[in-house]
Amino acid sequence: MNAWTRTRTTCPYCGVGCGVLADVEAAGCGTPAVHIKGDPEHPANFGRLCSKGSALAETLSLDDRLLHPSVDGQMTSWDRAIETVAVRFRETIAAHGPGAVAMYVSGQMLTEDYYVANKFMKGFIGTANIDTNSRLCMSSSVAGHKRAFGTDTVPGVYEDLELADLVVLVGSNLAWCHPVLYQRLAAAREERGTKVVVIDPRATATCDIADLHLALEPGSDIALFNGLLAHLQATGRIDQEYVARATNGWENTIDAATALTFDDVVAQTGLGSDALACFFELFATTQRVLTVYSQGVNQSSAGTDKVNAIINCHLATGRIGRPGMGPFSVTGQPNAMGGREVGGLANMLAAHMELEDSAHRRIVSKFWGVSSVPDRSGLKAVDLFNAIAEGRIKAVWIMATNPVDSLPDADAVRAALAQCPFVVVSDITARTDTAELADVLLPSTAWGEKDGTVTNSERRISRQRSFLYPPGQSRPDWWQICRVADRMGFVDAFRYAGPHEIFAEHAALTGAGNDGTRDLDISAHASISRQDYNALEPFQWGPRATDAETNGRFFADGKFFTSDKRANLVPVRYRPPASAVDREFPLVLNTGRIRDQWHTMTRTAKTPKLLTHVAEPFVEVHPLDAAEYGLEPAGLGRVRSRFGSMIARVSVSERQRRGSIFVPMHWTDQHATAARVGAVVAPNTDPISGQPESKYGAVSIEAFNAAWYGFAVTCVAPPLATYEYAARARAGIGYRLEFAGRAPVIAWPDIAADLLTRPGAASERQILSYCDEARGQHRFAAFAGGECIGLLYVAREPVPVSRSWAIDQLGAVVAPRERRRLLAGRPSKDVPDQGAIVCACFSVGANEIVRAVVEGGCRTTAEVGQCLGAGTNCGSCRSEIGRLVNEHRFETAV
Ligand SMILES: Nc1nc2c(c(=O)[nH]1)N[C@H]1C(S)=C(S)[C@@H](COP(=O)(O)OP(=O)(O)OC[C@H]3O[C@@H](n4cnc5c(=O)[nH]c(N)nc54)[C@H](O)[C@@H]3O)O[C@H]1N2
Ligand SMILES: Nc1nc2c(c(=O)[nH]1)N[C@H]1C(S)=C(S)[C@@H](COP(=O)(O)OP(=O)(O)OC[C@H]3O[C@@H](n4cnc5c(=O)[nH]c(N)nc54)[C@H](O)[C@@H]3O)O[C@H]1N2
Ligand code: SF4
Ligand SMILES: [Mo]
Repeated sequence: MNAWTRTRTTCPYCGVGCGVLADVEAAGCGTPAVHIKGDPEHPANFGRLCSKGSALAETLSLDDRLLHPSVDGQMTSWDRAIETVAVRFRETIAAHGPGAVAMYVSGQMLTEDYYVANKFMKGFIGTANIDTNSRLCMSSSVAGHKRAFGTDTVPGVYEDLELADLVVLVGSNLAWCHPVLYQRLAAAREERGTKVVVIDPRATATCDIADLHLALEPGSDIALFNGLLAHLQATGRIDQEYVARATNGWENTIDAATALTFDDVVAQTGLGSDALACFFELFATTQRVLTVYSQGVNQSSAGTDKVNAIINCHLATGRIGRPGMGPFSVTGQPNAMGGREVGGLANMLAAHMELEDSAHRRIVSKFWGVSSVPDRSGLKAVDLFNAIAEGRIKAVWIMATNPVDSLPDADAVRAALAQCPFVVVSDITARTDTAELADVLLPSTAWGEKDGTVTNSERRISRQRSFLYPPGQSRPDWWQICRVADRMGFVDAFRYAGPHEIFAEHAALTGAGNDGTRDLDISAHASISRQDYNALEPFQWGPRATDAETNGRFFADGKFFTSDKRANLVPVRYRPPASAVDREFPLVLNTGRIRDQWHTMTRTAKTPKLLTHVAEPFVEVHPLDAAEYGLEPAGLGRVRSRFGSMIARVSVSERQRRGSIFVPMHWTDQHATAARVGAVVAPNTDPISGQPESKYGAVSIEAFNAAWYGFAVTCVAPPLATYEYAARARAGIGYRLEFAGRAPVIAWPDIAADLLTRPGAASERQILSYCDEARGQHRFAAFAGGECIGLLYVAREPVPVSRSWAIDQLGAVVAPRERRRLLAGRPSKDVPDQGAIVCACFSVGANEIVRAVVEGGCRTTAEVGQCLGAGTNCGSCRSEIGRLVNEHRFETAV
């Protein structure tokens, strides 16, 4: 038996920042086996992982990895690639000035990568034109924090979820997007009856633990929180002493809040007055309130004001910085916080210092040994890509993000990059919608191969450690930047023996000229050795965790980082979203995430397990809207806006508000033909933060009436581009393809012959078929050596074949007399259909869970777990199991 080596590292997905144990088999040759589990000692997760974290080992294959640098599509050496970038950057600067060069980076970079990117641009290229996808994610929170606290500080800690008596979740689908925090909250609620309120226009999986769900009118949060502040005042719940001692701006703030009557709030939020009054009273009468918020707040043209509307309610009641209370912005990406710490945004400097502050500029320029740093903000993401489109920026380096899919008005972003004279892309994936437009493509080391630190939502810095050799020619992102800097002549400033030296430098800068004037100070690590860095335990920055009351929380003393140390209450007024629905575009487009996919799917779509939950782009529509716009459940719909259009599977659901539709952000041209929702999203931004309003667009929807619908399972990746609608996903041992078209197809046998193949199987392949031209039905089943190697079903309506059953047939040995049965497209009577997979870890389907409830008598999620195993590993599906239990518990078996 081979020996196993254990590495303690951190999950590369969401901002919860779970500790991970990676056990690697000391392999001879070939890819080593890797086992992943939660680190029981990590204070973010205490051993838990969600479905994405649990499946990390299955995403490490190299088949789609970018492994070699290339210039103009030709594979080349690192030397030549670096030289090309350095020369083109230098030429661009010489001809057009430093402002013609930009970087667009990512909250998924490690702090060390991020630090050198920022130093390179702001210190040495001489422009603040470096922005990050955190602009699309956290910038409204950053701006709101700065306005209120004088600095971008997250006051609370995760333990507050367990200590609160009321947790208000605003615009956060915690169950799917921060699953381990959701599990911590659900456990606390179970134990001590924590009340949970969800404020979200949609009924999400998170609502399954909600005592109250407020399905407000999209975009109306400010009206809601202003109404709350007015109620707090009217009922004598304002902490007058605290407001007088620790804040500024009370008069104007309460004036703005009381400009609305309760009835106005009811009208603007569209909520029932009873539900609203119930929430207000709950908030008013509970001291320990934690308000957790995310993209439903940030991604808005009033995002910064929404953040301050929430913070106002906490400041006015003095409920901040103490156990179980406070506003809590949960971060999305694994290192959104680290990026903020090094100043990765175009309007920040470094180490929580400000570009506009001359003292801060002096500290940083002296520290970096440069004569000056820019005194003006650079361009924010949307403006930055506009500048590329207009030719003002002529060279851009994109790192660890996929803007052709994730930015709003994404077709315009694609066009801008297509005509930009020089585009560099550093990625781990060979083919992405952005990488396809690169002049220079640089292969980065991925999670498991790279070393550095990340900071999670509660300011906890953890090490990501490598446990695999970097494949091919891949190199760390920081190394790439340092090499280019070196080649551009900035030699000494970018010579690091490893990430530990970068971390030490960053730590030193946080202490430079600080003396307690800035929240971030980790200068105790300024001379950390490689050895100590390698052994670094997760630690939280901020007030010392040894103080029992503070216990790592900021602002317990009522002192803030403004010039007079008082927090600012900020008067905010409700204003409608930037897009308005009208006759042509009558519906509100809301976009966001699903449980098992991560952003543009470059990693999570590598494992079939994470595609069993949802395998196709979808648009969720209320039943009455579906009827109004002629949409059939499981049919296809085309969503259009002034900016672009997309096609997705229609999912009809009461969980959607009437007048709003929801589309996941994940699908790209690498996985589907026409499902990039970014192309439909309007490029409206918040005037203060610059964050795009990805949660509110004006759109129309119509049925995409295909002449035929196809479904196939195949061994070889099926092509996408030839069909009007197609979505491909890994499934079982191969792939699944959903496709449809309006033009009639005659040559189904030829298509079947192309699709249903397996390398080396041609000679022995047997294809059975059933065709009924009159009814438009075509079915094919292919076998090689007795094994099923593919199935294809075509019909005039969405194909009614059991997907999970069909996927299971791939690779199954089928006796000759049984083979024709597969053409029927469903299990034989004695094998029950699993239904859609709910538990990805143990592959348990919805039908099985319902049977366990109705026939097996299971009455709780835990009982379903005991009976089927479902929900007992990562727990991400527990809320859905709970829903099925609730829906079916009163049914009895017949
Ligand atoms: N599974 C999974 N988890 C992830 C990610 C992922 O890709 N997949 N990404 C990570 C990242 S980077 C981020 S930023 C986080 C995001 O985490 P979340 O913010 O929780 O996720 P979203 O689905 O983007 O949006 C949250 C909710 O906002 C609601 N919303 C829309 N409009 C409004 C409104 O006007 N008011 C209110 N109150 N709510 C509204 C939406 O209906 C949606 O349910 O998730 C992180 N975690
Ligand atoms: N419509 C809509 N749009 C949205 C959102 C929304 O809710 N709705 N949410 C927004 C938010 S909050 C976010 S955070 C963004 C996310 O959007 P993106 O950042 O564009 O999405 P990702 O798929 O995470 O892109 C990461 C890229 O980096 C690559 N990569 C992974 N690891 C590494 C590495 O170590 N080094 C390098 N160089 N590359 C690596 C991956 O292969 C991938 O191509 O999307 C935003 N866009
Ligand atoms: S909650 Fe899931 S995705 Fe987020 S860090 Fe933990 S394991 Fe990773
Ligand atoms: Mo994000």
